Amino acid sequence: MKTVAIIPAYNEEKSIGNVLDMVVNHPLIDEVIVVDDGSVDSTSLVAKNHNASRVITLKENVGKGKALDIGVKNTEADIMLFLDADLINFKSVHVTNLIKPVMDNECEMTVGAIDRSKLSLALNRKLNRIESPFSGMRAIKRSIWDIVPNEYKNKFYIETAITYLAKKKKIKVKPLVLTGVTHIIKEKKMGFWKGHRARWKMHWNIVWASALLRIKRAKRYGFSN
Ligand SMILES: Nc1nc2c(ncn2[C@@H]2O[C@H](COP(=O)(O)OP(=O)(O)OP(=O)(O)O)[C@@H](O)[C@H]2O)c(=O)[nH]1
Ligand SMILES: [Mg+2]
Repeated sequence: MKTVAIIPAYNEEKSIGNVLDMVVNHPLIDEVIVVDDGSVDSTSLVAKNHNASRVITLKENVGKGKALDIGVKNTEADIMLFLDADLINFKSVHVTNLIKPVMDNECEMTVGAIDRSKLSLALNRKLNRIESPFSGMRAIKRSIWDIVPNEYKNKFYIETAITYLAKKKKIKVKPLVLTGVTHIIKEKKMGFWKGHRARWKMHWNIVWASALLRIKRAKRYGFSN
């Protein structure tokens, strides 16, 4: 069974090196693909210097979902570990914790939450049954990716769609907290106003994807409740 780590990255030269160091040479990871989503910084160069197996450099920014899809289309691996490129304190043990349960068939998907306040994690767990329904850190079997309709392999729709479909199709999911891991927020990466605008766009993507999934579910995805 082959495994791949796929890292979509948009202007992440500061943080992608450490994330790569944790997956390149990890005993459970066979291949590492970085999809540089039209970055204007040195993301691709840093990725090459940190020995990613493959760096796909897109000329234009296509958004996270499409960037991930391009990564998936460029591998034959059966299990895919998706990782954001802006993680801080990300360690090799987190890679193991994310991928091993899927390799061992304990579940079909793991979803790793950033180590936020206990209250936020608990609230999400109560409301959504997992700590972080929109997290970009997850290991999934290719068969799950294949059931996601193409229209959701787009922007920040993607995590909402995977989580929703997994729940509706009763796919076994193991949620976990990536202890000690944080990330660089948009406002810090892009500056306050640009970052804030990008955050609102992301939230709108999530709301829109959630609405579309619910409206279209019976017709398209073979379930009605
Ligand atoms: N913002 C953004 N990120 C992208 C894009 N394409 C790929 N990514 C990557 O997708 C990952 C998640 O994006 P973030 O903007 O950090 O999203 P987030 O962590 O959910 O959001 P914040 O908490 O607001 O920072 C990062 O590794 C990005 O570099 C894109 O078009 N826009
Ligand atoms: Mg982030």
